[in-house]
Amino acid sequence: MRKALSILLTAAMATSMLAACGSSTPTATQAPAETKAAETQATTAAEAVAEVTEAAKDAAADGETITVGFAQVGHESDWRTASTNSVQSALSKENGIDLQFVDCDNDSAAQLEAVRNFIQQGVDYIVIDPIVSTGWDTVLTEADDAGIPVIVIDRTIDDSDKYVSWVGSEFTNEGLAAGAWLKAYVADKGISEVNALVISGTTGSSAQIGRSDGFDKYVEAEKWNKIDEQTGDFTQEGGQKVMESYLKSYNGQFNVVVCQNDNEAFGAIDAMKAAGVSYGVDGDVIVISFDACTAGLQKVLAGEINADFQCNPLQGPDCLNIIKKLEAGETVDQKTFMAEPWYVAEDKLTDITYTNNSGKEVTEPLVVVDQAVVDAAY
Ligand code: GZL
Repeated sequence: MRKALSILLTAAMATSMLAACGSSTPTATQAPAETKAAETQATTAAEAVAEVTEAAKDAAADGETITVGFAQVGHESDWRTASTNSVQSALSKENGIDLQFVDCDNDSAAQLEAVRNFIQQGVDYIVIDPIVSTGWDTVLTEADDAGIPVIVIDRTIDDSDKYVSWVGSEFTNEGLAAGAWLKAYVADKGISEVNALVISGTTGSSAQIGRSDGFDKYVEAEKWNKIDEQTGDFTQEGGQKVMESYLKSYNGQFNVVVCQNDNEAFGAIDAMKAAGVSYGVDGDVIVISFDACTAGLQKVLAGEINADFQCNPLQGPDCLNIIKKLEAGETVDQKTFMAEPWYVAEDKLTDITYTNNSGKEVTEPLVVVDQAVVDAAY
């Protein structure tokens, strides 16, 4: 089954690479084509990729499909929905893939069980978005022993390297960027004190760990007062519950709330609105969020969220490319970082400069949200 398809894919990949002369159709991890020539090449490459899809369709028609088991975190947020849609659209029957999808409902034990079931089924590949970053080496060893390559997307696995590739975000940089923006923003507004509350993501997820670590570097360096940090588990309900508790304990004592995803921000905003606390561009409380999903950017446009640090969920095409390369016997990159912009409600600041998690000083643009930005969001 896999051999026939890999011959087809190799031929089509060769066509695509000749036509594209090194530039391929932009994916979520690459800058969009910037020149006419590149667009032409991209078009040529797109034609070649279409041939792959056609070839894969034929192969699929002949029953030559690749089975992939995907253990997804759950369905907790708009971001997660976009992530699931991206993978399901790319790893599709049209592309020669038989996708076995399991929504693990934010339950780590269920996720390990789903991976073990994929191993027992003898799938060709396993894709995992790990709920938490530890507890993985035993089951990845079992997959390795069964000769099943594992691809990790989005969040990281930090206690095992038994997987062929990871595609995701630099979460610590997201937290650092939020800190760098807040430092510049309060300076520009003449705000002398930062009294911050944090509603963090699922405890032990690499997204929560990275965003907290990055932001905390600024709390320490700028001597900000971080009053409290509690998990909202990346859900709107969680964000609302934590903010309601914060309002009981700290009302009038804070001027910043950092929500580690948009859905928590929606819940926190509902709680502040109900309590008569003003927030956003014209309010008493600065609201920082992560993900930059469509609904989040709509709130940035409305001035309810001051800044939203994108986390890009569109790893589906990268997953398909990794599988195609492996089927063609090619090597794949161990790590691929997603491109992700930083969004703001006001045009006072145009960029931020900070030392990123690799120790490099970077200056990155701030994108002011308008309707076109919202319309183009994932
Ligand atoms: C981050 C991702 C997080 C999002 C949340 O890469 O895993 O999980 O920030 C999602 O919205 O629930």
